[in-house]
Amino acid sequence: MAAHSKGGCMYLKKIIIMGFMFMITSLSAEVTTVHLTAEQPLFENGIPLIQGFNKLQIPGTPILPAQSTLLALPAGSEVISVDVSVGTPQTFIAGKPSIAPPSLPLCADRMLFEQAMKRYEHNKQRLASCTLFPPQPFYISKMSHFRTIPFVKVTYFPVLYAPTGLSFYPSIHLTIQYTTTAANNTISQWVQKDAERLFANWSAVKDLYTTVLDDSFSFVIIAKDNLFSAFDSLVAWKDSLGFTTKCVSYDSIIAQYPGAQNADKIRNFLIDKYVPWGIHYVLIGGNVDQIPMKICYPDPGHSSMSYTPTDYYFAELTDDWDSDGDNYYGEYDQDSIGFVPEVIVISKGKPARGKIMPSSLQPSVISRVKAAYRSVTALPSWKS
Ligand SMILES: [Ca+2]
Ligand SMILES: [Ca+2]
Repeated sequence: MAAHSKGGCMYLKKIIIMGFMFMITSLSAEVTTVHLTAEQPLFENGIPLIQGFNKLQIPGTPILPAQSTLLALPAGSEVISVDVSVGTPQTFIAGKPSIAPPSLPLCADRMLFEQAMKRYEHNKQRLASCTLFPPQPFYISKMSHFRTIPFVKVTYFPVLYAPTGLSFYPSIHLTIQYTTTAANNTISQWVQKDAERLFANWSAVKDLYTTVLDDSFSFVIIAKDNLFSAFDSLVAWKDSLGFTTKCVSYDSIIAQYPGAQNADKIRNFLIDKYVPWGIHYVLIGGNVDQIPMKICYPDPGHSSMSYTPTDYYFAELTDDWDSDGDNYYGEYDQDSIGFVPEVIVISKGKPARGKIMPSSLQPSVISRVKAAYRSVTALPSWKS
């Protein structure tokens, strides 16, 4: 279920009436409760709008308000159950709702265009036979992590579509039951700042975490041995800005770490080191033909439109990118990826959206170095 999650955390705090209780229900189980509310929607061109909510826009389906909320749990938590009470909806007829248009490719590729139109028509046909869209006013994602912090993501759909009209659910109430075992509860200072931004209930759980000084290697560069010297000036400059920068040999990672593909070996290296080294930024210092991206398939139909090389595989380090085990990584709605990355991976351009490009168009080492300069401060004119 797709929903944009951007939006002010301050607003989220206003719409949430939250009781974060640690009630002992058995020897080890604990419970937290959450109450989410939404104001009455206003309509604009057939689109129900609610202040502070984003728009659910799946091609071929009605455009509806949606808001995602991330709820942090104590370190070492495992969710047992999430019970949701939605109450009685207010039903109203709002005329013909606006349908999200097809998401057409930016290039003039006939096959991609036809696939997008096929998906759009397929969703429209399914909508005609469904009783409610979405089927319920919430979606609970599988528990995920931001580094050592476990969290639950709740997506709230206050307005549901039915062939007879729209229904409005002004509130939902959640009860999350979980167990907690001993686990690393330390977070660095920058993680603490990000947690304040990410989690609607951070003020209720932050005292359960211990903030430590940023440590070790906050900026890691992965490059082939013969390119190390190309990064000398970048390392010196980053260190002068207060980072602790380390170049790591791509060849040694490939030799030391397990993985079916070299991209898996890079990710396993990062999984091993990002907490003990305190890694914040990762620069992949090589062309795609030197240091590979991971090939993912966001569309579970595995169409050519879905074939997507991405460096984001090296940023989201806590979740299983092939949780359904079919060897297609990153499938939307089938592989459980929380999309709250542990580190920031720097690369030039937008490779996650593209196909494997001709070598001449691939992100170059130099452009990735420039991206690294830009990542922290304005690019000085002499480096542009
Ligand atoms: Ca994560
Ligand atoms: Ca899969």
